[in-house]
Amino acid sequence: MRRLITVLLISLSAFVLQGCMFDVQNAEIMRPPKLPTELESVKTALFDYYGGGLRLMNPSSGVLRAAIQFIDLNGDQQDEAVAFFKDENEQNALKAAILYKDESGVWETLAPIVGIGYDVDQVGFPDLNGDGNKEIVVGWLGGSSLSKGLSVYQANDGLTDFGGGTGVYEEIFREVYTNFHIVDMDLDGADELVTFLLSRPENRAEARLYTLDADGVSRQDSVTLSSDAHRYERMTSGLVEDGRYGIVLDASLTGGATFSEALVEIDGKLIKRFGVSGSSENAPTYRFDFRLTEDVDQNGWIEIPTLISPLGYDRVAKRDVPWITQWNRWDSEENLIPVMKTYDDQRLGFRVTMPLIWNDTVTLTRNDQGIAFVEVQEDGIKRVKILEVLVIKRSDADLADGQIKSLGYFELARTMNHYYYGKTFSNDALTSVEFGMSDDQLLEAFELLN
Ligand SMILES: [Ca+2]
Ligand SMILES: [Ca+2]
Ligand SMILES: [Ca+2]
Repeated sequence: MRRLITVLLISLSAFVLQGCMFDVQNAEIMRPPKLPTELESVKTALFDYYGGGLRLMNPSSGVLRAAIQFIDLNGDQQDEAVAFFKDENEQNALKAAILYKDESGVWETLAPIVGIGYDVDQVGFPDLNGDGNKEIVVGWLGGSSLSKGLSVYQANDGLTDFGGGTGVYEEIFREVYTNFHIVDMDLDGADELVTFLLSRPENRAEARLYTLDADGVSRQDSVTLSSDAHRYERMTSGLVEDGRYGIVLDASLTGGATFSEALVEIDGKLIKRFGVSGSSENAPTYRFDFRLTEDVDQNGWIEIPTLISPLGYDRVAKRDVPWITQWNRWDSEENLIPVMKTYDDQRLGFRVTMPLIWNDTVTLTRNDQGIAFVEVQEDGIKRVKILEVLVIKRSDADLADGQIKSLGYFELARTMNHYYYGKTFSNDALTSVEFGMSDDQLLEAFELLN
């Protein structure tokens, strides 16, 4: 046991630099999960209706990944259910069933949408014309990843009572796409559908804006995007500039670097706010490592990440640098304004929010079991430790927990696989007492990355 602890601590203090793996999940769950009983009753209704011969299908991309989605389609505060499945009674035809609750609380099934292709890529439920009824957008996967088509389905009549079960969702629009995003960009109560097309062979990188009115779905505008993106990773919407909602598109390059482009809508036009023409390596948002945009401080404004190298890593290979993530707001003019910094350890799955008071004399060391923040003093010679985060495999931590704690570490969090411990150090030797953290401040600054 003593040996285990010694090994852990030696390896923590050793200055072993690790490469970084990309372990990012973009399953951002927007809605709370339904009660299991509700889900079961929808499944039962569905299996009864189809005689059991169906296989539920999860959408493979986007934010909504459940095979059965609960959504209030007609705005009466009562959720309907939309289920994606293959119907084995009809040669595995891909279908989407719409279920609603009748007056006695029983799930009733409408005639299904019959899909195109062999898999469900992405789904969304926008209210494209702002009438209070939601349309259904489904991206269907065809023969290859290049042949994805989205369809927009609209209810044939007002939807108020689903025609007593005779209501039908009709396909009103069909288009190719790579990713799509739904957001009310101009905040007029009607959602816009924005599609992204990325095709290297065709040298195409484009965003398109679609709206729905009495004449159907029409393309309002399109804008050309940076040409060297390899893949679109995520679209995030929120405030991007003064009073204006927009979409930030995160794109990756071959090799794992990422960059972002921001889109806003002005008078029905899609406007690209920054980004690049030519190589995105010159983009202001370019980052060597994989980082995705988020509203990191949860205030409605979207922050775009860039990376800065901590002190002392000038001669270290880029992939071995423990990058600090700087989160930036777009100032509506020309600049990205930093609002906060975090250290994101993608491999060990945690984030430490760095206090604003920390200047660039605070740096960090990393090994495969954690990190230590230190203040560099006396022209880079002296290093004074501020805090440590120690990450121990659960199987080891179960045995050594008591001893780890006896060495001054306290538990920050635990997951299925790891225990996370923190330790703070006395401020006496720091240039400023405020560079130091209390255990409570560290607990506050620490979070798990999922
Ligand atoms: Ca409803
Ligand atoms: Ca709108
Ligand atoms: Ca924010």
